Amino acid sequence: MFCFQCQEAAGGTGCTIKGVCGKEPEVARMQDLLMYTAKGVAVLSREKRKQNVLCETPNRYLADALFTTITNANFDLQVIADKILQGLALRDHIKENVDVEALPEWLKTHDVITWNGSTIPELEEKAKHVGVLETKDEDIRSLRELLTYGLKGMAAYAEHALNLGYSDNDVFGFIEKGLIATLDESLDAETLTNLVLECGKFGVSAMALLDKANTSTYGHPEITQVNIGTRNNPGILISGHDLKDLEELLEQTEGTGIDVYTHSEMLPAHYYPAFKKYDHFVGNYGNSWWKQTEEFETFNGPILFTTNCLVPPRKKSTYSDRVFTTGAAGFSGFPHIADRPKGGSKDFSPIIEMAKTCKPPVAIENGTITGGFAHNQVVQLADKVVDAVKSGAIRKFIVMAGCDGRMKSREYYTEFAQKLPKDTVILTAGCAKYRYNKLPLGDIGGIPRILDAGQCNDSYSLAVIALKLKEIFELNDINELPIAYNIAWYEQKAVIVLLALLYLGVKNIHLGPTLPAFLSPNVTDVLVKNFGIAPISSVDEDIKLLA
Ligand code: FSO
Ligand code: SF4
Repeated sequence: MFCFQCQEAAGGTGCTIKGVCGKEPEVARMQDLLMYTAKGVAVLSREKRKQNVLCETPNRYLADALFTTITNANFDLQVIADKILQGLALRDHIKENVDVEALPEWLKTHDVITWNGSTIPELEEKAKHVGVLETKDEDIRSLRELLTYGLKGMAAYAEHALNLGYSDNDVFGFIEKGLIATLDESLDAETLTNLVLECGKFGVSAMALLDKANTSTYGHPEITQVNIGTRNNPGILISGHDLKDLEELLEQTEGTGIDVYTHSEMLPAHYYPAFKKYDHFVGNYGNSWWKQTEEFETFNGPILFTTNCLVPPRKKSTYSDRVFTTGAAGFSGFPHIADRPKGGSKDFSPIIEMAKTCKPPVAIENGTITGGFAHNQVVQLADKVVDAVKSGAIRKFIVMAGCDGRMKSREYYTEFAQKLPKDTVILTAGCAKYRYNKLPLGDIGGIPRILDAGQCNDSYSLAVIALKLKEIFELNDINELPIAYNIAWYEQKAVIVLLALLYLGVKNIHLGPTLPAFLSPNVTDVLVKNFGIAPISSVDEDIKLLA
């Protein structure tokens, strides 16, 4: 196996024996083959798209296939193999309905649209020949993978939007274009670099669409105090990012005596007005994804993963028989809640029945945390914010969005938040916030010093806020604002967030705790020269530089 798609890639270069994330080599290779299969589907569905026949099936397939290969989403070999077989059938079905002769010469007989396999050994054999290292040139490989990871993040956000009935064909058109480009031997580094930047443009579209889907369906996030303690009823813990799953779980648990709690990236669900009507939607339990191996022990009730980040349970864990997955998430041995039938809902009754037999959760913490500072809420506070900036009460905003992770070096972010001067405000989104969201950083004239916009995709909100401030202060360039960017990354959704920020013209982003293993020295150079991207250094030096 070879995988270097996340920040925890072994030795800072790539996992080769087993994933640091727990991914077995067979699963890693099967994921490579799922990506290869998705490329075959993309070749033909792109051709079909030219007939102007809009069909949801390939869009959904591509979103799900790419999402399934995101770090910490799916560890189930059989499920991944089944998705490959589904993809081959879909590819061949579309092939019958398009004119293959109309494809570019190099694609007409390309292996990606002709290979076949049906048994696990056949797929395993094929998988050995389609991995990342098949691209020999280091820079081309780096650019192809940077593009691929951006597409994976984009696909994840597109899938959440699809689940709410929102779709943007241009986004899917670009996913196809990007996937096909990673096969094209004629593309040089410059063309691939341009595609990477174009990926950022469609990343903005995907995030804007998801924002629209979420806020049209559930209302605009608003300032909310979220309980971090527990009550005395049995509970279900829901993790991941999918709000539609949460909605259906809340409906199905209403009146059952079961409480519902959020974990990690599901925390921002509490900020949406639509979910506030559920009295049994109690609060957030625990912290970011990697703490789950401890925190699930004491939760006592069943846990539902709607997406990543799933961590394989330790051998001695006591919660393994209480974990369920749904959507793109999967883990061999964990029951999987099937997709909703057209026009219907998912059936969460097995989780609810289990919860009824479980003890209430043991409190880890008590009190509340505040969030809900997405663009609509912040724009409502704009006068207050602008006055604070004009009076000098707020001197600088620091965007600290992104992901959390296991590495000890991430203590940097807690220390950085603590040491920031008192006239600075942190803008955050994503699970990175758990490194500092419980620190007593106080407020500036009633404006909290940590403004949490929501999930990682709500980094879009932070961009909208920045653009709004640029307009209010009548500036020509987003970089003239008193905003610095110190972003923590972990997996591929952070890659699309980063590319989206670059597309919006944001310069001088600091990225940590380490730069991606998949950036070759030359590609890093391009990002440094054109966008001023830089790695983090020590807390004190970065405070001097950024704050
Ligand atoms: Fe975190 Fe995981 Fe949301 Fe990622 S839970 S690390 S960027 O999946 O997607 O922020
Ligand atoms: Fe390694 Fe990250 Fe890939 Fe897992 S996802 S195998 S930790 S690089």
